[in-house]
Amino acid sequence: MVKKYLIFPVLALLLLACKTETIQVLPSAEQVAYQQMEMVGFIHFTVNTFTDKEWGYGDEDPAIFNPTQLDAEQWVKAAKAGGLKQLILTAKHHDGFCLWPSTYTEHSVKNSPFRDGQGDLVQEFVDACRKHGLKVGLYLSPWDRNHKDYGNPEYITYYRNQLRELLTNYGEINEIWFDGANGGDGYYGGANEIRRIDRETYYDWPTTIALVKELQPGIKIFSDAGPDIRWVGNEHGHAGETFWSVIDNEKLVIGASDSKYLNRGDPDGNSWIIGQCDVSIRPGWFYHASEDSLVKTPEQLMEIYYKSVGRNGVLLLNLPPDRRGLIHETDVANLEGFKANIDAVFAEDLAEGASLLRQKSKDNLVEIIVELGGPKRFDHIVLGETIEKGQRISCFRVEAETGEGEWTKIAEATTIGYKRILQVEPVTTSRLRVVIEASKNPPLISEVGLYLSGN
Ligand code: FUL
Repeated sequence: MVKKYLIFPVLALLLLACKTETIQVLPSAEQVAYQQMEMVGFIHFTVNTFTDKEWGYGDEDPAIFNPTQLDAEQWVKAAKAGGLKQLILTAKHHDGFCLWPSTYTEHSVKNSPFRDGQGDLVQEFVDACRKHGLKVGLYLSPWDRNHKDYGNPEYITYYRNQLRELLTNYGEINEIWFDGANGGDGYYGGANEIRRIDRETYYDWPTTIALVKELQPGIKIFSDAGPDIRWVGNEHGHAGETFWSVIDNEKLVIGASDSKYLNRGDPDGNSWIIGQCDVSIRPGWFYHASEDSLVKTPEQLMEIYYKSVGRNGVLLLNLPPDRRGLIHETDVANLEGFKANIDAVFAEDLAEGASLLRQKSKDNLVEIIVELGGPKRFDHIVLGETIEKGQRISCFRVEAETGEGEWTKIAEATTIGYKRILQVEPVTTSRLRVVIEASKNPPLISEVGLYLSGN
């Protein structure tokens, strides 16, 4: 029998244990592998490319879809030159035109001059990606301004039939992209009217998500409510300054989530949903000749890189092919310049071979001392958490030893996650310390890197 006076210390210990090790939401192995890609790409291409629009109305004649020099391998080579590890093709955008010869509609490449109506652009795309070692993703717009049944239950059957085609006939698909634009005016089989849907109920997403996972068990589903990858609430490619991969999925609705919440995440959430930062290399998602002078420069892309990959997000960069069916020369050149910039900044890790010592600071915080073995000058600090064990850190600072026993704060921030890149004023030091000021559970740092950009 436990003596009464022993019960209290035992209870107190149990309570303490609960307090120090709270439940930690973890990513799946598939999500970790996805995050490690860091940068992926989008290909927005459809009838809009030929009508100069961003959103087709749904009444476009398939005959206008006529890329004369289309070369999916050129897209893939451009993406690879920019460091992207996967491409996602708009198999169907809001206009409803299908880039593959779907058996469920006439509104597709089969009624276009492309490859004399015998073409299958999804197949060409998939083949090109696989040939050059890129993962494949597909975008199938839930909103369809062409289909006569949009807004009625019959359309949901049509949509799922199309998913079945895409997810069974083209081998392994790494990601499926469900955008959040939903309902409004359109052609709708000639009705030319406005159709509104209830975003919460119309699509019956749980059934569709189960179907997708049944057809492709390893696939990652993107939407602004996940379940695997989520929108970050803007189309500038910027994750929040504080950015949690964890979020509460009960607060999310596909097509109707709070963008501020998505942009920050929630350390008390119940789900790990990777943040994906989408942005186009041009102002529009589709190619417009009028935007040839507005392609983002390598420097602008670098800024986006810091605010996406550098804040624990995955960058999704759109490269829209032109009317030839090729990615424009300027876009290719700027992508190459972007990758060259990344390679130049992160060429040499000055913390390579440094010894790391984990200890308690005077005020009982965890700190990591980095002994550099001699003075090193740097202006970038890269930190990473062991995300397999969850995202834990919510506040930290970095200090450099600037004199005997004299420490100067050079950076401070909130979250780290898979990767945090901090740009700092150039500093020279032999010792550095990362002080973890707040963390959900004991902090686990997996990476400390130091780099000098030369800028
Ligand atoms: C949005 C769409 O409305 C845009 O046209 C674009 O495809 C973007 C990536 O997603 O929801």
